[in-house]
Amino acid sequence: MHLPFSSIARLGGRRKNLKKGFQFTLMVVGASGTGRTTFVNTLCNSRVLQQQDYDNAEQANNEPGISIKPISVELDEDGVRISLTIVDTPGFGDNIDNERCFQEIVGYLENQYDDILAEESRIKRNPRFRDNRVHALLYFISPTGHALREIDIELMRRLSPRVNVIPVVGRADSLTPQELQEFKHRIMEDVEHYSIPIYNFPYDVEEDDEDTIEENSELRALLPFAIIGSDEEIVVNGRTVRGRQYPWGAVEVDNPKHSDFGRLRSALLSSHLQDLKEITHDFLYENYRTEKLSRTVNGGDAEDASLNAEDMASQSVRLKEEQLRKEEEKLREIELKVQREIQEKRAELLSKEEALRNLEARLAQAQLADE
Ligand SMILES: Nc1nc2c(ncn2[C@@H]2O[C@H](COP(=O)(O)OP(=O)(O)O)[C@@H](O)[C@H]2O)c(=O)[nH]1
Ligand SMILES: [Mg+2]
Repeated sequence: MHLPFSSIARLGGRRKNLKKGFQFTLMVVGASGTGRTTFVNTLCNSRVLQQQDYDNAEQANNEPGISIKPISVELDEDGVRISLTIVDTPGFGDNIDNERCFQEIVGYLENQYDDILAEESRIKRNPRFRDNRVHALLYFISPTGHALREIDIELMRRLSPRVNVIPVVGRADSLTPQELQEFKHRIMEDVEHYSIPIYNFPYDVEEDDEDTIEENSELRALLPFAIIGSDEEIVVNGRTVRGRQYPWGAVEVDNPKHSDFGRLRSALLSSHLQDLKEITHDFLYENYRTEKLSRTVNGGDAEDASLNAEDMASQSVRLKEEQLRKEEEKLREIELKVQREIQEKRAELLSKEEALRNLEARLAQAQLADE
């Protein structure tokens, strides 16, 4: 009848999760003017970001080390509370040093991993610790209609080992449907050709159920998602919708025939939220941790190749096992302590019962004597 302590804790955690909702962190990266800010406001359905926050090139040049500041919003996704953290980044363009921009983004991602690493190795955990790891990065591609630029390829390639990169085409209404299809196709050819490990809604034909396989392959086929963003409402055939009005017609944000916005939104905030978080923790963070720890083991010499991949993997497993063992020990201690407390309470109860019985007996005797 006893559930092990660990599973009690896990059950409690799940219940708490549903009540408290979910936390998710999203980063947006891309060239200036690709519609990142507008996308964020469309996603949150409110003006959480000001346009040109980071994209004023002059200002960026005057301020070395533009700092990346995350903002948090509470959203309701079909009755489930989502605490969404948005990390906007400097847009790169002609006047901005792209390498500095890249360093800043990677620096931000790695800093969040370092914080977790430090917290995990503390003896006493900080109850107010916040996990700020980025679970997905939307990479905004300019709607040029040509192909990926060199900088797109380089950035996605360098960011993918640290974060789930999801490519999107910003301001997709700049292209005709035909141009968009061809552009998407060329982009995915490049992604494959350069072996860029983007997040491509992974599934396993042998392990996953049919629904998952179907859902994931549909989403994969949409890559890169075509985004139309707008913080305006327009009237189309008597309906008020979010969209953009042009002299020749209107494009609607939430119409799947016009844009992939809705499907991306529900993948991020609902269907694939957990998967993105799991990959971040189990794979991306774990790899970072292994790299970092093996660098430390080697006396900080990053170039030291004495640790091969196998050593690193087994070291990571060893660290995990060690950590598990410590956690089990702690749980056993707690279990023993609780058992001791129960025994003490039971003994206390027994002695109280006995005292009560004695008192009753004495009362009965006194009553007899009185009569
Ligand atoms: N046509 C079109 N224009 C857009 C779209 N999203 C944003 N814009 C416009 O593009 C410009 C740059 O948008 P912004 O969100 O500031 O881009 P950011 O520099 O990447 O943050 C603004 O004038 C927006 O109104 C879109 O989906 N389609
Ligand atoms: Mg912006």
